[in-house]
Amino acid sequence: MIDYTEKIPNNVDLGRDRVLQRALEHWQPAYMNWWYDMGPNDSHALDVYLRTATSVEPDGWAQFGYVKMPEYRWGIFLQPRDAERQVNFGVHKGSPAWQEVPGEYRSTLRRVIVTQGDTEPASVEQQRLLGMCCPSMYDLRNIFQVNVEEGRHLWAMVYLLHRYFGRDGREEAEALLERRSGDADNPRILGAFNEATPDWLAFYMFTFFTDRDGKFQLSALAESGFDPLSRTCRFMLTEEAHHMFVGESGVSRILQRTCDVMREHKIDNPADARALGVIDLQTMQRYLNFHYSVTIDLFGSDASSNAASYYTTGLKGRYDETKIEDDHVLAEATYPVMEVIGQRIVAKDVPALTALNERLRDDYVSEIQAGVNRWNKIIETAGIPFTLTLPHKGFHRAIGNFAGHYISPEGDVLTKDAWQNHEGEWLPSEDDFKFVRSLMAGRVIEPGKFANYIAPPIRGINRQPLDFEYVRFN
Ligand code: BYC
Repeated sequence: MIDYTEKIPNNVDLGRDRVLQRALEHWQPAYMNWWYDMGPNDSHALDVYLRTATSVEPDGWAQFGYVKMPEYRWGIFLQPRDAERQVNFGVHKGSPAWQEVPGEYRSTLRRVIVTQGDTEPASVEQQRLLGMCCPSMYDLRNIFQVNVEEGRHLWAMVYLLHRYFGRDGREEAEALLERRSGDADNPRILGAFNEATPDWLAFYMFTFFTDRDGKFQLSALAESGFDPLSRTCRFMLTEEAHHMFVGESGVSRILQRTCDVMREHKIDNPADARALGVIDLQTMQRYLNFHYSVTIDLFGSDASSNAASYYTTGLKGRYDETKIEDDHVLAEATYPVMEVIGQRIVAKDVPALTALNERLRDDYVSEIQAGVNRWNKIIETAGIPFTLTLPHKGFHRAIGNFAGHYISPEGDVLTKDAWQNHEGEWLPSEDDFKFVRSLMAGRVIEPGKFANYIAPPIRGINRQPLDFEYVRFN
């Protein structure tokens, strides 16, 4: 169980290490200042029906109740240790998992932890204003839940930095509170976390696409030979599942509402859908293209010596590493990556070790495709002849082999001019953003009411009814 009487709730026996405890207690007010400045706007006095972790065991770890978000019990929770655990891949395969940081991998490991940690507060910053235009009280509660858990994920990485990386770890922990999403001078580390999340369609797309990158990256880090990183990522993954649910079901509900209105009014073009106050399917496709392409950039370059060394040294594994049947060393194996040669995209086999980013991206894409198929079922059931599709992997890429090339959603290699002529059909335009924003002029917060552009969810949170008071405004 987690001890909530401690100033910093934890299951790592923090009280035994006074120096560490004091360092984290010193970081805590800086974190709170960040939350007050950059957490959800105008939310500090609200009572929110939130889930709080009470134990890291799979059964019964959640407890629901009203909480003011600044009083949320952020803390440090690691999955229990398995004394038998080993390093399961790379050159150290078979040795006991490390309980301390191997000196030679210190800076690499710190860098991976900082990159992971940086995304957590970034997403809170990106979503900061969305509460002001929420489609319902149910959705408002969900975004707040996502935000407090991203805050906790930051705590998870900061604990590792403080506990295992001494003074430079503490400095990195401070810097995590200083960078700002989208800031020209001090931006967040990875591209997608500096993009705006300007509206609720973007929020649902983000939690579907980008939080799922979180799932895959955390899964790869959960395989790490550095046991404390593995254990903290395993617990983070349990929280991530709800975020992806919010995204997938949010997009589903918008699709459902659009399809219902299109069917009821027998309309088939975007302008008519917009006139009835719902988001046309073409705009949904453009948002999908954007979020998919910036998210697959997050996996890094197709051929990456960094990725190879993370793996070889046992720091970051593959998705489901221990379920894969091969030698877990990959010295001889190859993997196909794509490349643009002239006007053509060609597949080429490269050493599997350097292609690990691409492999993780491929694992991710197949899960994403399954989700898009579920969305298409909604459109199909409504009898509307429209299919959402994932654009080609090379479309709108800024990282890796496709960066600097102009690839259409169908995978044609274009000139810059030709690509730009179609950009408005493929990516959300200013006009799209303006329209979507126009549907979200104010917030809908009457219990049980939903904005016109979105269907209600199938059920409430924690078996509560849909008209439950998920947020109390006092
Ligand atoms: N934007 O060798 P490469 C989540 C840089 S999401 C900007 O391919 P590598 C969440 C790269 O840093 C999951 N720069 O890189 C979701 C490198 O820089 P240097 C977050 C980029 O190291 C929602 C250079 O390009 N977790 O949790 O193989 C809400 C060469 O690249 C980008 C992680 O990412 C980019 N997109 O792979 C909340 C896991 N991509 O060395 C949370 C930890 C690459 O030239 N991170 N660069 O200065 C990693 O494992 C790796 O850093 C990456 C990059 C997979 C991201």
